[in-house]
Amino acid sequence: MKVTFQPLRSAMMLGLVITASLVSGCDFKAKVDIEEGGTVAFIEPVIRTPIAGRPTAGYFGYERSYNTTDQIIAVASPAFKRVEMHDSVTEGGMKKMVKLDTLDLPAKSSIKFAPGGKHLMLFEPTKELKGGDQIKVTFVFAEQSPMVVTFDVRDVVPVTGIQETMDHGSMDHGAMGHGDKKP
Ligand SMILES: [Cu+2]
Repeated sequence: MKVTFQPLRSAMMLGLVITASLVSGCDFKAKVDIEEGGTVAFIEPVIRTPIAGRPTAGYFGYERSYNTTDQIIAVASPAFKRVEMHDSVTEGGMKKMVKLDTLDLPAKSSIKFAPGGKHLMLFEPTKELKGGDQIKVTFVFAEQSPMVVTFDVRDVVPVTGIQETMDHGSMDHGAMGHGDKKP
């Protein structure tokens, strides 16, 4: 599933251009420029079905066609009490996870959240979830208006893009109680 989104601000700007065009005569070029300003897409958003009492992981692709940069500054979902962005790093020969408070989104970027790399960590489901369910996840950005993305809940998540080079379940998750074992 591919969700394409035009930021609200662009829609508002377009409205201003249309209003201006009505006043000053048609200026379709300006309108086209703004419409072609760019798109943001979330590709195949999935979370792994949570095991009772344990956090789970979420994955997706992110594509941005804008010439400008942005930043994810927060992630939340009504289906979980807390959602964090994590990355997997090697420190002293050990793979471990680090929490990302924000994530830079460069111009014309393509970013993968995939097993073995960046992922969402979703803590404390607010209700029982099973494979086939869907949940909403809200991404809050520094620049564009927030986006609500629908994630599929799957017992087995696809491993694409980033090669899984380790047993995620054996990572040092410290006190985070990370329950991201493969089924
Ligand atoms: Cu994690």
